Amino acid sequence: MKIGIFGGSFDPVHSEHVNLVKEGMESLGLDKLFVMPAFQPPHKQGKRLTPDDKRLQMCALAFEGINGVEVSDYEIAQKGTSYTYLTCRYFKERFPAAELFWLVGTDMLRDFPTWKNPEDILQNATLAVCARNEKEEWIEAEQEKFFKRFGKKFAVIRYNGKNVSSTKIRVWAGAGMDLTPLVPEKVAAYIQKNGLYEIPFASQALGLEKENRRAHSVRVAIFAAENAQRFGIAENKAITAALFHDCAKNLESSAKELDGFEPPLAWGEIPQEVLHQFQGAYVAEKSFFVQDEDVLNAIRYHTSGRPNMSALEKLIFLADMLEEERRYDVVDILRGLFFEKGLDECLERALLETLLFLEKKGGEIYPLTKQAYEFYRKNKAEEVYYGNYE
Ligand code: DGI
Ligand code: FE
Ligand code: FE
Repeated sequence: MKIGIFGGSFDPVHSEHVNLVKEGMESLGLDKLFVMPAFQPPHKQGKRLTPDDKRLQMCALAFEGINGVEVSDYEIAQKGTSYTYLTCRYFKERFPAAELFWLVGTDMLRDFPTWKNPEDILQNATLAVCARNEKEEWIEAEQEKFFKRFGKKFAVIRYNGKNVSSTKIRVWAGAGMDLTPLVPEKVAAYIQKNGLYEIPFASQALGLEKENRRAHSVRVAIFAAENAQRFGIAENKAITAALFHDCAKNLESSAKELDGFEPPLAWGEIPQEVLHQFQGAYVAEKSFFVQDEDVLNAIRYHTSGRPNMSALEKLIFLADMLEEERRYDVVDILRGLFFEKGLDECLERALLETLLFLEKKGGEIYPLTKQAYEFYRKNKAEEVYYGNYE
């Protein structure tokens, strides 16, 4: 008998999970497959997950009626950190004669050697890797590395899945977008009925934006959400700030949402391009009841930046410049800095590039943008090397 186990956070479960399970059953020839929502995945410590009963229920809805598939509450019932090696031991004891497969995506193949007790896992189970678009040669090379390290091969599930992620779904849900067909219909209905991943008033705020702008704001939120954990930022705040950040961009100054808005005088006259950051924070607070001061500041300084920004402010500033559809000469350099170095190094260069761009364009430079760059410029002893922008 062959048994597969498919672990994950399933926050929420989505259509690609379902497709992968069907494909895995088929190509591995499984008699049974357990879908295993983790209580607390080891690599997501400190991340707040949706309550277990809701994640379980969504899995039950997603996999109901699929032959041979059972949603297991084993890891959730165990509580604590959900270590795969312990789960594999348990299943080996429960089904001593069975051949066990542990299903993972290719990204997890890379991480596998860092899991707790990987040898222990491989004594009880075979790793089954879902290969998306990976080339044959890549798989062979990985297979060789894996064998050298562990003395055992992994199984391959060939499946060309779509680019769906639970993070993207949480953002879409926060934006009030239709989640089908990213998730099974019943799961979409469950998410809506229970208000999971809801960001209050975000869809109304997005309603003030033109369609292209709205799509941009959603992409900024996806970028911010995907990277929030790495910088210790609460995902919910990152999504909120991103979904609201441009809410005033398409507003006329006579719009009722801007009644009572006073531009700050502290840093001198405000160029048109910069004004919407202050208006956006105003609209978010007054019309849509956003109260978190850090979130409001992330909106308020997303165009100009400022000295001494919080991690959230930096993340939103950069997500705005780096979201996946942004195209300009140095965007890949900035992305490289963001992923390989971190917030401050990337921010320094991003501010410099903004100043260079404005200088070339002949745009008026808002003093706060300049102050932000001076603040983050590492080598203060050196002359400013982007020319005389004053
Ligand atoms: O609203 P978005 O287009 O998504 O992005 P954003 O809010 O960062 O605005 C980008 C524009 O703002 C871009 O053309 C650069 C410009 N900008 C940034 N800092 C300054 C600035 N424009 C002026 N005039 N002065 C600034 O200091
Ligand atoms: Fe903006
Ligand atoms: Fe923007």
